[in-house]
Amino acid sequence: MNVNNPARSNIGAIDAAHHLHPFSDMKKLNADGTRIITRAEGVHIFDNQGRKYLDGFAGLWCVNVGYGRTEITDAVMRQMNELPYYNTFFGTTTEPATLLAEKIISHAGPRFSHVFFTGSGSEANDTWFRMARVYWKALGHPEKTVVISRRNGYHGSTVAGASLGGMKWMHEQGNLPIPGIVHIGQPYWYVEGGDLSPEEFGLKCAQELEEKILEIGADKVAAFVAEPIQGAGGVIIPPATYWPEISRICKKYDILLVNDEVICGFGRLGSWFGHQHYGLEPDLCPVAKGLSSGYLPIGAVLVSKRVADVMINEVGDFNHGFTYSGHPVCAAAALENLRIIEDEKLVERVKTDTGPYFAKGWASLAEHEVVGEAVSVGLMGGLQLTADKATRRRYAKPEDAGVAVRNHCLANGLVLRATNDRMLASPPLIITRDQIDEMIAKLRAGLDHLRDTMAR
Ligand code: PXG
Repeated sequence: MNVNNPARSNIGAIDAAHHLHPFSDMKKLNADGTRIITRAEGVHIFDNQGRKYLDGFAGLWCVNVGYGRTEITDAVMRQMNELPYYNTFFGTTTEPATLLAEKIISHAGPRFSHVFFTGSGSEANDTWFRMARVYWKALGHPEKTVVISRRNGYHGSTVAGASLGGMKWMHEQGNLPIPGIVHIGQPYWYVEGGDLSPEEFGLKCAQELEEKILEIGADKVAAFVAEPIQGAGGVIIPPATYWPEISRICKKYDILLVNDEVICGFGRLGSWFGHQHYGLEPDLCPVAKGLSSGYLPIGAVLVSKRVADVMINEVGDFNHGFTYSGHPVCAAAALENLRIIEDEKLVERVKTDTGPYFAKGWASLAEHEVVGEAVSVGLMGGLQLTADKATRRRYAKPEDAGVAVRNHCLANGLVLRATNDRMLASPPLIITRDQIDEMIAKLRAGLDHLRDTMAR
């Protein structure tokens, strides 16, 4: 849509009058004005002022194959013309939905056999949440219902998704969490690790799961859910001791392990799925985002053979689903997106080329005076700002430090996200080495700006 056309030049005013934005302080947004993005190509987005930005955040962690892929838009048009909609309820399916399920399973490995489609990552979390309880009930354990999750984890904005998430400021809106969801700590060593080494802290955090299971009773716990690497919470990469211990505990007490792969799935970590990077054996995995690279909304739950067998043979009807579960046009977009990821070997490229190259450039920022740590896996980076490297002291107002760096980058043509005093990067998987250099240089300039302008 051409918003430079005079009739549309007042988009900002119309937006302020009629559009409530997600996760936005509307009074402030209306005063500051919204940025209006009009087009995009490759790793770049453009606004209605003609400004060009390198999108270091792949939209919202999702545009893995980059913008402007006409192969996807062509596939969508073909499907729109052939069959724009049909459902997957009541004994029917469509070709794209079924072929997409097969394709996803081909990359998930033999542990998984089935896929349940949703419209988003939040719906995928609501879906496995019900499925886990239904699974245990069918096995004769109706009391195994509690789900253990983590503080500062993110699992979406629906009632179950936000309850599973560990954001206190989300729980405060809408009387959450719902009953049956409890939270343990997160493996965020830099801020919460105290005097422990990262390895000691990782172990301690994982053992909190065991303590919580024993407190509740293993016979009452259905599942533990966690992102392989926390995304929205700050790209928090757990110490090496964390995941092996979590795996051991889930197995010991027969608790379903759920890996939320909404961000880590589809190549972000240089593996098809985040659990493969860590060698985990989850039972259920919600996915979305990179599944269609955001071209159309679609999510899914990967269901392990263990759970699928019970759902099929013991449960029968799972009274759950969405009008758009397996939407044929969204599925066609996802199929073409996955074909691009395969044909262009984007997962391998992240693993062996751009990921290591990004890691080197990103880690070089750790030497900066205002940086506490700069860590990454694949093309997912987290950079901790600090007021004092030696003591890991934070800025007086951590969120102001992050916003200062983010805004400087934005003014310089780079989109990055800040979570409090952590800078997050997650560029499209097609990013080149030169573009990675540009990203690092612009972020370094933002760090210089913070060092020169904010009291420590
Ligand atoms: N799980 C994870 C791990 C996510 O990152 C969701 C579930 C929910 O997906 P949907 O499609 O319902 O949004 C997400 C989404 C941010 C940000 O500010 C992150 C997400 C969404 C919006 C903002 O980093 N992640």
